[in-house]
Amino acid sequence: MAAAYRPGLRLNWHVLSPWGWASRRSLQTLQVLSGDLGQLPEGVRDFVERSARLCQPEGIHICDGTEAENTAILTLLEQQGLVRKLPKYSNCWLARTDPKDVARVESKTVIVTPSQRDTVPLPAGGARGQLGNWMSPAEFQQAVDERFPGCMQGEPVSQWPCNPEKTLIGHVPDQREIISFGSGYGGNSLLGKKCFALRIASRLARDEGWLAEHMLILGITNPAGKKRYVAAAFPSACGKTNLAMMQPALPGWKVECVGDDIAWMRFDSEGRLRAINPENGFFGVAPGTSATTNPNAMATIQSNTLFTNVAETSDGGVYWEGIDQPLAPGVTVTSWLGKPWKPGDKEPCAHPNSRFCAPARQCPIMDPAWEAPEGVPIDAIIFGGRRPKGVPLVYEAFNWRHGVFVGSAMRSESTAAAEHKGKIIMHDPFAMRPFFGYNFGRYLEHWLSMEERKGARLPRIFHVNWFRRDEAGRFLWPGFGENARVLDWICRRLEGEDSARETPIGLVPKEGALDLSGLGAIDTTQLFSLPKDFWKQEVRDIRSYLTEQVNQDLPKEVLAELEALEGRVCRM
Ligand code: SAT
Ligand code: MN
Repeated sequence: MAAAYRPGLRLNWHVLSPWGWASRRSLQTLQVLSGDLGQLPEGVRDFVERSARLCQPEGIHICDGTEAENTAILTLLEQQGLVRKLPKYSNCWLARTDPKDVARVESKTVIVTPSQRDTVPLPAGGARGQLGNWMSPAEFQQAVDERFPGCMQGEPVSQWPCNPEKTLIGHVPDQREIISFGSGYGGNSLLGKKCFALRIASRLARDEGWLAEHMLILGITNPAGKKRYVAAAFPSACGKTNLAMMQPALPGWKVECVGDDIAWMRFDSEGRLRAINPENGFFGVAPGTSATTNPNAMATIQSNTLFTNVAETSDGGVYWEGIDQPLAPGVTVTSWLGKPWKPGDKEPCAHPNSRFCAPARQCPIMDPAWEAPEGVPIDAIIFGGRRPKGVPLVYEAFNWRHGVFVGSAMRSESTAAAEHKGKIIMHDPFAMRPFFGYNFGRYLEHWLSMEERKGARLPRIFHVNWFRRDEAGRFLWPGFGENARVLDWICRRLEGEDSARETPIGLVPKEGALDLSGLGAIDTTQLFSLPKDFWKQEVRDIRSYLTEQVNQDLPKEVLAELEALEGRVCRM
């Protein structure tokens, strides 16, 4: 797991079968437009040749990764009308996708293993499984055979080539293979990201004794110069990028970013958990990103950035809901659907899952160690979600096992990054529900097993919720840069400060322990209240979710933690 291996830009596409039946069209008739097949390592060359026979493209372009190549491809895409240059910035581009191809398609994302139970727990009582989709090798082979032969033949008919009816994102963990068809959207087609760095890597991590997690990594330095690194798991589009690039509102504090989405972590020879970010860039949600919510992201995307499905201004800039920039007089806006748009219109100008894709090195607060191959030492793991009710701003788990339970019980309001509609509270254990590469019950066992590692110095585990609201629907906590106040408390806990009090759900800041200076009125009573009815319902929901969904594969330690919480909530 060297940092030099950054899969973000790699095509990891592969097809399973013995290919014997594929068209025998010889490679002489296939034009290698640039590059030299003979220079490729044998396995790669073999892959290219077999894929070409199967898919029958008109030509083969072997990427060399140079800037010149990048420019040439962008120029070609521009000529074909697939991307538009955004003259307001430097080397920035806008792509508008087919409106049917705008997010991850979880229902068409599958893991292929001979035994179903290696991929997913079998739910109790015939309930529908929510922890990933399994496909048998035979069924998958059939799906591949239906899709790939000749799929690159001829001219694409649409401006955005995709095939929403036939989209399929398949993973074969035993072979470390990914086969994706029919979508050009990030998480479905940038195979180094969720497909490899989470689904396949989580399986590698279990086999090899490390962790591949849906987590940001940040460094935080207090006014006295003491620096700590933390990793945090929030479901997609819950503010991970904002936290990873936070400008602390507390004077004297500094946050530096290692990564905003994925962490690969392992214990080093001293027993410290070390994390690397396996990605090379940011693929962030545009709407809601502004100079107020995330000034560092705004600075990052001024150059060399590819935008998708945002709106465009007539002066060659980008625009989206919450960008918080008034339109200059005379400037008009074209929506992501290519239609004229004006402020106040009912439909949003940018798709809610519109994105920016920018090189990490452009972020003004990248951590000096962000590419260090040995990774950065993690002292705390933070779980979180969007919980409008009942869940306090922050609490600390009693111990590792309790922390693993807290991760398993994570829930959040649904996001626009997947196909789900509406705002419902969804279970999203470890923020990994769409990304588990193997049976979640065994994933829990793997996490629990870290406790048995000889000499391991386990990070402390916390849970945060920036999104609690009062009865009138107003946020109880200002969020963004003010979240540094919560990180401050977490850091002081790591120093051993006696600043927590015990509650039935975990350890919360003692009265006055959270630095609220200069914040104005914060209703800490509401922010930290633990309504008994809410928690009784919450533990009921967690129980039915875990016992139904994880069923036979639920580790007894996790069940014991659930029962302990039930008991404490009962006595509340
Ligand atoms: O939708 S993606 O997987 O590309 C990005 C995300 O959800 O974090
Ligand atoms: Mn993500």
